[in-house]
Amino acid sequence: MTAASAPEITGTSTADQSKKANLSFVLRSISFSHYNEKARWALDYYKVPYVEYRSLPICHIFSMFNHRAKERPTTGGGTKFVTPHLTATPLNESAQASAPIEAIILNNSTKIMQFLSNQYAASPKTMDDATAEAAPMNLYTDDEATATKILSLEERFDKMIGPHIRRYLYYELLLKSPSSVGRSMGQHENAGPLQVLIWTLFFPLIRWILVNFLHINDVSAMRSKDILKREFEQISRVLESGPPGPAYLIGNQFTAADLTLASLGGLVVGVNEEDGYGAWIPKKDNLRPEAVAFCNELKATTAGQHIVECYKLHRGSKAPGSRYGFSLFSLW
Ligand SMILES: N[C@@H](CCC(=O)N[C@@H](CS)C(=O)NCC(=O)O)C(=O)O
Repeated sequence: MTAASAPEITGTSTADQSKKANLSFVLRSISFSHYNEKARWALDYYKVPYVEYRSLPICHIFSMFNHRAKERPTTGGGTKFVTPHLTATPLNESAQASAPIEAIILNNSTKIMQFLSNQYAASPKTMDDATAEAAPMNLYTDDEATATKILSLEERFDKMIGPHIRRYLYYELLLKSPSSVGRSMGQHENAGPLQVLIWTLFFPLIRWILVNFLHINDVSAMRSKDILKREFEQISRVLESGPPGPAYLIGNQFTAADLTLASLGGLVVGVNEEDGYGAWIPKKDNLRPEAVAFCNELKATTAGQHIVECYKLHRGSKAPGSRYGFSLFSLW
């Protein structure tokens, strides 16, 4: 991998020890969360099969209790129960016996994407031509300086787009739309039946907790809206200043920067399951007219159009062999 920093790994193994190892992947997610969409997209992009254990907010505390981090994440918010959470376990028992490799645990979307790029991207330097051709292009490219630029854009989107879209959309969905719209987010098979029941029955309480915990109110939502507008304008300028031809954020190929922008920004331009988003989300048109107008305004920008194009051209479908996992007698 040419990305700047190595992924944080829990346990004693390193990314290098497991390079090209036969690993099986479990993703623990909050199904409709955009940071989780970013991790899912990276897995799907590299065609890495995974089992996704999905949770709904608040229920995720129970799902993640045995998988919680030692400390709260230092950037991007979140608690010890933060998702996405990816576990990579060695598959081949004989390999395990001769050279034991501990499970690799990654609980940050950027680290997940870096790790997968390290493991599964085409690497012309080390692969024979046929293998390199079959493998997807490295989302961080094969050039160190370009990788650093990609990573810095990715970090910016993680900080400036992700939290503000979450706040603004929760504001619209939990506070400003009819409660049937907020309730619907926990339904449509976004998690196991018991979680769906809890979300539906206790929706007013869950809404109250989320609104207070995430400081969702008129003032904070308007601030997030302003920030999003500015960010979309700036990203549009970057895209418009690029070389002629298909516009990408860096160079002329789809990279981790485009994937991050599209996965984190998709919800606010109305991307949904039909476009390839990996969970059910209410249609934009169920929001109140002011919100629909704001989403349409962002969608009309060059950045918004780029997000829509990235979904069309690069989202693809679930990695073959992937499935949903359930616990508690298939109820959770
Ligand atoms: N910077 C982190 C952010 C992850 C994040 O904010 N995850 C949210 C979902 S949108 C979450 O799991 N929140 C629940 C919690 O922290 O308990 C990443 O890129 O993975």
